[in-house]
Amino acid sequence: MKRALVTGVTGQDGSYLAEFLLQKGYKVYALRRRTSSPIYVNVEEFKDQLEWIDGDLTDLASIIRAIQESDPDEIYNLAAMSFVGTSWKQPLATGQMTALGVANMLEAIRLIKPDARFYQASTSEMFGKVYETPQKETTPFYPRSPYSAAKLYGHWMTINYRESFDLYACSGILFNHESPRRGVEFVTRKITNAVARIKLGLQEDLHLGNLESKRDWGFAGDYIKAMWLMLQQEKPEDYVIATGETHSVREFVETAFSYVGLDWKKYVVQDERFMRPAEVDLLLGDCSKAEQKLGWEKKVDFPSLVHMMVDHDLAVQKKELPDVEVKKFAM
Ligand code: GDR
Repeated sequence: MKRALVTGVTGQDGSYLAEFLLQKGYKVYALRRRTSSPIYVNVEEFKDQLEWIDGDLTDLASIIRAIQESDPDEIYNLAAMSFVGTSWKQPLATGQMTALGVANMLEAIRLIKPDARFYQASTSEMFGKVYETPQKETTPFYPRSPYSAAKLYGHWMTINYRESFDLYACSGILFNHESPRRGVEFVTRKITNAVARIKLGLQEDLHLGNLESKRDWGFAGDYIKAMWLMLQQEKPEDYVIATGETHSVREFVETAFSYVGLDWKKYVVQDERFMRPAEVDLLLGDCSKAEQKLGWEKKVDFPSLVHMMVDHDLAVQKKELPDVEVKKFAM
């Protein structure tokens, strides 16, 4: 039985990955950071099948203990302070976790488990103010937020540890990926949650920031398979994972509102509070390397993704499905 250690399991990607690995017969160890009210909604159905280990990315000793206890074949580092907006408000905490946390993982692996295979969650945000479109593995980076600067450090540390210490360490440069398990602070879920609530008469309007930014949005459930595939190759390499399509926030809004028969212009209010100090205007990925070398392909297209998320949020708001904290962000 293969063993995997996953950080960030209660988040969107971690929950899909843990479920996928369990289905493949892995023993899955989940690193859990102590919080005053833990949120298990994404893993509720299978959390008893996971081996939980208490620890924190910013605490090297706890990482060492987690690796000793789990003795993993594969390690997936998905934990981070992952919300770009918050990274300007907490730049140092973001750096501690999202940047130095990766160094802690790599050091721990080098010291006690150098034959484990390591996946680092890198991001299209590193391309920032883009040098070329579409973006691929060789496109230069230009991060535009404390979050993406921290991720870039983690990305280069992963490459450096691979080249310096011969670790099997890979970095997946994933473009935006969404799902019904997405946190409601991210724009896609904020929109689909609001659409469901407005449709059901629970909310009057939706306040958003920049409607013109464009993102390459895929389905998270497709993307976690690419993470696993990266660790099954002969040689460790870095890969872009994307759909090869880009859509503006405005198009996402239109698609979601029109799906439930509403005109978005009547409900969406542009609100300065959600504008960012610096914006990433356009992301569009070229994942031909992953298609050719990993045999990876996306399964869910843009309209299906939007519809899946709206359907889920309608069910949540009708209380047919459980969810947490959704109301807190509904504005
Ligand atoms: P992003 O995702 O920053 O791309 O990072 P997010 O959904 O937060 O923003 C996407 C775009 O929408 C614009 N926007 C708003 N965003 C939010 N959150 N709330 C709003 O009200 C709003 N209005 C407009 C943003 O300005 C932005 O242009 C995500 C995260 O998951 C990262 O962790 C990950 O690395 C990247 O995707 C790939």
